[in-house]
Amino acid sequence: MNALTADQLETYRQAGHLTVADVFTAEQMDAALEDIARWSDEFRSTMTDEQRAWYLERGGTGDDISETPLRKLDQPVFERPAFAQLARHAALVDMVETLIGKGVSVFFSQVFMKPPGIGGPKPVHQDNFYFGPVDLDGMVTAWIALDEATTENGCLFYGDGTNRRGVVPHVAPEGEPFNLLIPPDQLDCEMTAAPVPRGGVSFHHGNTYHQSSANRSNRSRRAVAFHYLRNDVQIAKPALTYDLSRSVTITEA
Ligand SMILES: O=C(O)CCC(=O)C(=O)O
Repeated sequence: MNALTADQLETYRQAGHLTVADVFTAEQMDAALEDIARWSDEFRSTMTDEQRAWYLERGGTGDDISETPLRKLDQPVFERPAFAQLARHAALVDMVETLIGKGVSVFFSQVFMKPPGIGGPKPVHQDNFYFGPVDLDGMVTAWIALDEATTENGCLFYGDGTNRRGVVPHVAPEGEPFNLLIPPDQLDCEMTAAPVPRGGVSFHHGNTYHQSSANRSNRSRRAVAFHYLRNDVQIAKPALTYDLSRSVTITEA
């Protein structure tokens, strides 16, 4: 039996993204959040000035950063056994392999915290510009909603069908070399909201334009993104530096 229906596959191929509800249970999401809380405390106590600028909200400016929330955490699948276990979840891996082929690794992963009232927007970008895989169809992002993601708390928005375009040039705003984005005057598609229930997964093709808005609500919007790569695909032209020694093999072909 296929992990995804023919209709779901067609949606992914045409729109460049697909939302699947109920992949994980509430208990699994609770356990992941507990692990994030422990990891956040550990990380905060060892952060360098450079890391503060990148990992804290508002660039971690100000003398007292003890109340400044974390914006993100990198490499949960490599760093935390609880997340390696989530990335190996059989139903998730079946769906990933249906989308990009058999034999996959998580070569990069990120937790996005987007705290209530503070979490800022992520501008429109293509993951394939950041990562530069040789086969543009050989990478898929599985974005897991640790909290319900809605238009109020900053769910993802996608440019439907942009997966069928190529990769376009991105620029970095002044002082934010890591925040690569498609220049707003080059955007010629509508961005539609993709709310995800807690424990659901939003899959997106690496070419698909996507963004998230600020969290203007009083509810958290925490999510984890697993960037899966088929094992035969090289990361040839990354826009940033990725430490591929931290890639975690999930399955062999
Ligand atoms: O969660 C977000 O706000 C951004 C996520 C994203 O850009 C991604 O998973 O590729």
